[in-house]
Amino acid sequence: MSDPRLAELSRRLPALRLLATAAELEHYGRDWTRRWTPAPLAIALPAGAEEVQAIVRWANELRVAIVPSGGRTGLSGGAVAANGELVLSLQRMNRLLDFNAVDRTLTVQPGMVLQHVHDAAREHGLLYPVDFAARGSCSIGGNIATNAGGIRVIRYGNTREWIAGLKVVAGNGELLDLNRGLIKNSSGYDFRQLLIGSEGTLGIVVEATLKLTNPPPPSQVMLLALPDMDALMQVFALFRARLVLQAFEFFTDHALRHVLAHGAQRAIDGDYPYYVVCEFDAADERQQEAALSAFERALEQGWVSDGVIAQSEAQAAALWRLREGITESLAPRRPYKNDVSVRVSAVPAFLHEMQALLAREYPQAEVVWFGHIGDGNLHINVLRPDGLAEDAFIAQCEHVTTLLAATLQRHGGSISAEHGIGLVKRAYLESTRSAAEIALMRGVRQVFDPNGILNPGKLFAAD
Ligand code: 2HG
Ligand code: ZN
Repeated sequence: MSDPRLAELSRRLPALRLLATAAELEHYGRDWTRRWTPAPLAIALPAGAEEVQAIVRWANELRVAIVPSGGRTGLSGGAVAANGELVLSLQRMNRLLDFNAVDRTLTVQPGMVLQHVHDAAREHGLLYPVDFAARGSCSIGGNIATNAGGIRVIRYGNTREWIAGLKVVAGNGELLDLNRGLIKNSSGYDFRQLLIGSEGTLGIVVEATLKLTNPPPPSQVMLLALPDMDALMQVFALFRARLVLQAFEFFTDHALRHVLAHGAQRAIDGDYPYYVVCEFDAADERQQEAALSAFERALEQGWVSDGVIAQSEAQAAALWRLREGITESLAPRRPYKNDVSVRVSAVPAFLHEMQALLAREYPQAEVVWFGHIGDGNLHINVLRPDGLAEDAFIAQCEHVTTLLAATLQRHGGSISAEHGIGLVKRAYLESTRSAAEIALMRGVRQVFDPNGILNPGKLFAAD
């Protein structure tokens, strides 16, 4: 470590693990966006909260920027280190610290992988319900930093609903114990909730106490093929009225083509423009019959063209793969991503406007839509056409995103539903948050992190 700042860090923390080979800088300096060239100063892998706190103090004194880092599965560039920052990876802080049967909570370190959180809850007969395709790689700290959503939000809400307490090292180096796992706590500002979704710009989570719940009743998974876009929300309204939904997700024929090419199994013959994967409670015959009768009604109405109900767990997993495999199947093409939301009631009007906009603005690029339609959240992945240079493609996509942001603003929506603003959506924050709100956000950041060392340039431009 020839850099004097790193030499000083090692002098203060002789046991701290630091990495700085070219391969390590490259590996830890980027996330799933793959757009920026990684260029961190080094990677620090603290073993506990004391080391995190000492690193943050060192960074304040020497004015070194820190990029907090989890599983780096983010899609907005929130964990990218492209400007000589120290990557503070929480990967080694991945232990389960406590299970409390009375409180029904798990206390974990931030580097714990979401799948391991699920497993730990299940071992105690309980459920941690936030779930999405990156579960095997993403970390709970990153989920908290982005208020991650996913495929069960329709039933359980976002990460925000499931955090009972947080220990955080704030940007100013103070260790804060936020909400202490309390259910009721009417004692002023709830900094726990402020930290959730703050994208590493206010503090670094060093411990989280997660709420657990009862496992859901037995469920069934159905795949539906739909004739047109209007049918999406009609089927949703019908199913929500008649069934107890656990998930209601959609994707287009384009998305299907990519997952099938990537090894997933076709479940419905024929070509249809839209598909829905839904999961609902099917604990007894009454619920199972309700599902069949809802399906028949949708067929009669012409809202559904075909459908299949999984007959086994393996088949349910195969149906889910058609939806969950989309991101991975597109990843080699490095799509430009939008992750937008509107209120559920605004979805039909927004979808029509958006479809017209995308058809007009992307005459050549393939546009792949999918997402959590039951939450009003759409993912729009744009694939670079052959022959168009990367820079020109990004410029085109950013222009379209400006138009999309204006459309969202008219419909009262958000430019980031669940992936965060990071670097990718920074220029569009004003379409979702007012100038007064952004000024307050900057003010809050100033209080937590007066020297601006935590994730500068993410969420909004560095001062
Ligand atoms: C999903 O819903 C994720 O699968 C990823 O949020 C979305 O790749 C995307 O655009
Ligand atoms: Zn999603």
